[in-house]
Amino acid sequence: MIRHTTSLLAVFVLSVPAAQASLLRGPDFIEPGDTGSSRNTATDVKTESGGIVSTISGSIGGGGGLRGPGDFQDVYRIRITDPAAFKITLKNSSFDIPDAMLFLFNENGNPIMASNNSNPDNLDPVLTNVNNAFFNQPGIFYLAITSAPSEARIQLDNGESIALFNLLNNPFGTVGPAEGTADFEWTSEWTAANPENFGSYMMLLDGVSSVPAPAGLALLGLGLIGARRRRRA
Ligand SMILES: [Ca+2]
Ligand SMILES: [Ca+2]
Ligand SMILES: [Ca+2]
Repeated sequence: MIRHTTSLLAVFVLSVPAAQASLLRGPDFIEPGDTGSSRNTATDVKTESGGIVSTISGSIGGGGGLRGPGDFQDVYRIRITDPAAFKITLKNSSFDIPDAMLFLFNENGNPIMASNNSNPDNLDPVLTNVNNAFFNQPGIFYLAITSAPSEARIQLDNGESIALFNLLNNPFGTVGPAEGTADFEWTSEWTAANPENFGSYMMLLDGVSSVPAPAGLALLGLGLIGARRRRRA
């Protein structure tokens, strides 16, 4: 009977398409292809209407070895419009990455907050900024989801590589930058991942809206409107 129930559940989970899941919470942002591992290769998170973004769905695809570096980190460029409401949790699904980590950097790459696990019984990370505990200004941020134990690092001038967050000693809840690292600017360095730890994810976002169109494109748009107006006149 238990086995029967489990297989029924599996069929149900498999038969719920992503588009239907988005009705429960949306609008969604879906990882286009594979998002990069660095600030320079981050994917802009936005919706067609340019409003609130409630979820980001994607996958830590694994791989690597002879086929290349693999997919163990996805970095997104997000706009946080409500710092006090900012929160990220992961939605559970049957194909989830077993053990993920989350990292948040500001636009300059300064480390802001990170998480490995929600609690000893839940390996999903959680980022929360209740009472503006970690930052109080809205703006552009970089959000990374990784395959644990792949954590953000930086190489010092003397060649030493250090972790930007002390997740080793703070494995539960949301943590701020490690002592003395708040002014460092992360760009792309990660601890090696566990190659067996990969899967899909859906991040549930609070306090996040679409990143604005690049200024150049916006000006181009204004220029076109201006041209049209001139033609009409
Ligand atoms: Ca990916
Ligand atoms: Ca990736
Ligand atoms: Ca974890």
